[in-house]
Parts: sequence; structure tokens; C-alpha cells
Amino acid sequence: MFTNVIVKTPCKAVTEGITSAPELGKPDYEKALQQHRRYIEALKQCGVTVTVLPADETFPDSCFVEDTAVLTERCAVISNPGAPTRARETEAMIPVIKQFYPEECIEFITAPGTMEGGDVMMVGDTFYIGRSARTNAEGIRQFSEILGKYGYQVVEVPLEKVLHLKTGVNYLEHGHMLVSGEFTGKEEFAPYHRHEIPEAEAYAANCIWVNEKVLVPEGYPTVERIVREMGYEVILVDTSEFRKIDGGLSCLSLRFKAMK
Ligand code: CIR
Repeated sequence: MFTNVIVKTPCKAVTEGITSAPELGKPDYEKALQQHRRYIEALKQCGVTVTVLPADETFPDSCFVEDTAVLTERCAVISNPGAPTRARETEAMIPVIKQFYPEECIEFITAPGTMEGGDVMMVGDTFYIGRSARTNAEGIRQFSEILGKYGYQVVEVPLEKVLHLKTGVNYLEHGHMLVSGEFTGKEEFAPYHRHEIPEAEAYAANCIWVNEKVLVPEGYPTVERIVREMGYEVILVDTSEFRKIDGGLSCLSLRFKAMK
């Protein structure tokens, strides 16, 4: 169960966030703020305490806090984002994470290692990590060494096309996994009950489980039905503005069980 969530208000510069899909247009700032507020309400419905950090105009992508850390039940790992414009987003997160984790349980990925939290998927005591344009071999080596100390297992998954691991695969607990595109046939995920997402709804493979409820992006009826059939209460959240800059539901928060 998660006790806490950290989010960060989108800044005005969110319109200049990194995107692989410029044809979708730039996010509308006001609409992004509205959608973010609704996202916070949805998280509160899941029984977590939400810490809302103020917007930071220095970093257009800074609302995607997931990429700055991996927060486990035994330690916090501050990442080193591989996107140069995002590398220093972690600095503002450290004092916030210190409120929830004892200093001796806070670890760091350091250069030349890079890692973004969007590449890390937790399945019980196993952490799958995508080797991507943002997370490199050295970052994975450091992450494995750190998590090994805390009794966790780390499994590397090479990515072919998508930005982050969780762009295409998400674990929704109780054995359920949403998989799309390049992840549908991956052997690593064979032990799970894999629900294949059709290409037209691939964006919505990025759903999040929060304390037995699941947040699903609005406008993807097949994914909504699949998640309802798992037996979960679904909360729909419109993320159209974040999608324009490759952001999904998971990217917008850090969900965790606080250690203090
Ligand atoms: C980026 O390219 O870094 C942002 N525009 C999107 C980050 C999405 N984060 C995530 O999937 N965890």
C-alpha cells in the first residue's frame, strides 16, 4: 500500500517540454493545470497524502517527478536523468525526499550513470529497469548494486522504441500487467497475466495502481474495460495535455510508502 504521493505543479514552460510527437501540438498551460488538479483529486480518492510542490520555471518537464527518483519501502534512490535539460531536476527533490526517508537510506545514481524513474517498474521485490536513451548500462549497474544491498532483485529490459519502460508496460498488482507494442512478446514478463493493449490505445498502457484503485487515462475504452474486468475501481483522468509531451499518468507522481 502507498501512504504518500509527491507531485509538482506544471510550470508555464511546460509548453516547451521534450516531445517525440510535435504533430500533437503544444500543451495548453491552463488546461494542463486543470488536468493536474483533477489528477491530485483522483490520487486523494485512493487514500494517500499528496505533497504538491510548486512549479519550477527552470525545467519545462519538471512536473514529471517520477523520473527524479525511485522510492521503495526500504530506500530512496535519487536518479540522474539522461535528458540533459532534466538532469538537475533532482536537486529540488532531495530535501523533499528527506522528509520521508532517513538520510542513511537515501542513495544516488551518479555520472556517468544515468537513470530515469520512468524506466523502473516495481513488481513486489523485483525491479524491472529499461535500458533506454535515458537510462544507460552504468546507471543500471549502480541501481542493481544499490537495490541488491536492500535485498531487492533487478532485471534489465532492453527497450527498442519507446521512451521509458513504463511507456509500454505497467504492473497493476495481483499478477496483472498491461503490455503494449514491443513488450507484448517479452519473455521477462511471461510469469504475469499479460493484458495486451491494442496499438490504437497504446498510450493508455500507462495506468497506475494506487491502493486497489486504478487511474486510467480518459478516452481509451478498451483499456478502461480491461482494467474494470480485473475487478478494480477505475478513476478516469484526462491527460491530453501531458500526452503531447510524452507524459502519462505514472510520470506525474512518485507513489510510495514513507519510511518516516
Ligand atoms: C520527457 O521527455 O522527459 C518528458 N517530456 C516526458 C517524461 C515522461 N516521464 C515518464 O514517462 N516517466
